[in-house]
Amino acid sequence: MAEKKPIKIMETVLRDAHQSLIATRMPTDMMLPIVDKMDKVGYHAVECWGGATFDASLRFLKEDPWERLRKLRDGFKNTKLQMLFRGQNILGYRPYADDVVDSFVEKSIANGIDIIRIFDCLNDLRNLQEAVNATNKIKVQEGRGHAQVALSYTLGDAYTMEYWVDMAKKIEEMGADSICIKDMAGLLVPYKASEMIAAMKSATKLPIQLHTHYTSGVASMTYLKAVEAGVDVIDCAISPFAMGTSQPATEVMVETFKGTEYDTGYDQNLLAEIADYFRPYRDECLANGLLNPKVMGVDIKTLLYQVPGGMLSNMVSQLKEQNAEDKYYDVLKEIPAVRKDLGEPPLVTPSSQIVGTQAVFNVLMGERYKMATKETKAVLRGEYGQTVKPMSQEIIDKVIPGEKRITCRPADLIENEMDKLESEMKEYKQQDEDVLSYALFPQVATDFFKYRQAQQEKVDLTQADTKNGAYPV
Ligand SMILES: [Mn+2]
Repeated sequence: MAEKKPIKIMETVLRDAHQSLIATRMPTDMMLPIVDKMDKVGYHAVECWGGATFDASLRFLKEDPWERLRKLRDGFKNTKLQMLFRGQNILGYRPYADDVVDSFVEKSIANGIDIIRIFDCLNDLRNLQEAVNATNKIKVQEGRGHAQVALSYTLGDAYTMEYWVDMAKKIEEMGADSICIKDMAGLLVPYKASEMIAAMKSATKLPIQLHTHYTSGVASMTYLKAVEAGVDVIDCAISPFAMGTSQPATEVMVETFKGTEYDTGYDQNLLAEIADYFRPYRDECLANGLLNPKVMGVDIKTLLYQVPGGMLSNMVSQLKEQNAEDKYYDVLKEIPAVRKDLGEPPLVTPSSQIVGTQAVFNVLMGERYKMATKETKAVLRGEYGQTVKPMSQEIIDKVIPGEKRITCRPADLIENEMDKLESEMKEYKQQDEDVLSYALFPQVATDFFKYRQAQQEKVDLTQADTKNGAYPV
């Protein structure tokens, strides 16, 4: 038999799987009882934190995301915890000053994160450098912390194999510990994955992790070919929260490689117990409508239009609000056109929302760019960074005529803002981490702080209108 090269798995059930299937609504209380068993599997890491989990905790679940992280850290004694980080946008939707990035990295690691997966929605590596540096600084000081840089996978003229290989080399040069290919829409097909992993492996010594979604139906084949080509880690979800818009099932991939040189060595009985734990919750989510059977099938439109699933559902609800559902296919056609105008960026938060919303505006207004969103203008000004292709001069002249555009790293123009943020929210501050929650989601965090205060002051919650998030103060 060939030399053993066990494939490693990152389990996503506590982050991407429930984000992709049930709008990130899994509460901490659902997670904690199974942590002990999950900790025994030997996963490469468990992904448990990111922008949507943070936002949904505060907004819908009325939970402190930092508290969740500390509880998970307390339970996972042997397993590394991983988070997703939007580069200079941190877990939010706008570029932040470097001092906020530094502080967020420091507090994430201090509260329990081991591996930070850092990506940028334009693949502008300058937007990742500060987060990588901050992680490396803590690694030197504390001996903990791993900076993984993720490339947002997308299709288009500019995204040649040379482009990806060149990016891999640059990521190694910038001081990252590993590389992730982040295929948020399930666009990476099996033979392309083979070619890409082999090419990147020959260009860098860094471990390579592959992240994809089952949306277009090819994901487990893509993993098989990627593993054969030498990928080091694959992202999977335990079966009740796998497939559809989520990841391939952990147990299926474990079984696939059993007895081969890639054997994970994971215990299927233990995985079955973990699946048994989550299955009734899945049934509950199906019954209450949180899990829509529609997202469980194969959506081939993803391959045709290259639009991530979450972006499609956003678009449908925006059209519904305007009583314009009949414009669905017009908007689908407009999305690639807007993407091209804006320099052909990958479609991932926040560029996916920016392109999607602008496409809806362009169709509903009956004239392209008659109205441009604040974010579209910011992209055109260069405030999100550099795109792989030039943006349309015609659109720049129409939307931001005569305005100054920037070509430097956008955060170079943002003054440190931690002191200002803290002064804005100091009446609610109970821990340093609260300033960061406020920085990312000012309104949502403030509402949460008020709720927390009301609870601590033992307001009679039977008087509270929990459905609308209102409460007597
Ligand atoms: Mn994902």
